[in-house]
Amino acid sequence: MGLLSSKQSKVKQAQILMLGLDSAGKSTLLYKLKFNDVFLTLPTIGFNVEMIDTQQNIAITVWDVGGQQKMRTFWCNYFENVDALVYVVDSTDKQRLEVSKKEFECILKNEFVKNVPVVLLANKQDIPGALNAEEITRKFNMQKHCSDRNWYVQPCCAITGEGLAEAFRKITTFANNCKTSKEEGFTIFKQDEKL
Ligand code: G3D
Repeated sequence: MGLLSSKQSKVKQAQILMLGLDSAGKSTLLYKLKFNDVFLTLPTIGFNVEMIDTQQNIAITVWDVGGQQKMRTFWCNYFENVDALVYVVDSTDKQRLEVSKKEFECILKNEFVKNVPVVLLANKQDIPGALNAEEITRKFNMQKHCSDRNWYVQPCCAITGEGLAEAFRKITTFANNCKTSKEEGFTIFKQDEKL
């Protein structure tokens, strides 16, 4: 028992915030990842939250917050203590790509999200005509807007699960690094305090 609890206490917890416009595929993706199954999804009013097992020494909690226009004003309530941001884009929704990009840029400007790593998911790659990851990277001007943080763009399909394992490996690694540097920063602060 003692051995088990001391081992358990070494597992870090990371908070992952998943945002994107309504219908981008966030809930489908979350449940595919959690249960390896596709569920009928309803528009998310509020949020869904799930703990996801990883093969690394870190447990992740994924917050999937509703993306309808009226919900977007509440996104900022979820920014504090986030270790990584996942932003989901419907790669076929060319009409709302600009809106999605504007919302994304707005998130990145928030002080709480400063330096927080980002994985952008170019979802719905199974649909013909979907913009590919390179096109999404260019359209979202990732080089410019994410120059202060780790970032990665992953093409995926939430229905088949293609690309999700790679994406969440990346997210977990980023979140782990982010947590470690926060902890190291905290240690330095504590040492200074003692001096
Ligand atoms: P949201 O949580 O971001 O609002 P949902 O989005 O997960 O509710 O998904 C919105 C719709 O997109 C759902 O279809 C869902 O099945 C579909 N979808 C999500 N991801 C993919 C994908 O990768 N490929 C395809 N083809 N469809 C996807 P409905 O018809 O239920 O609205």
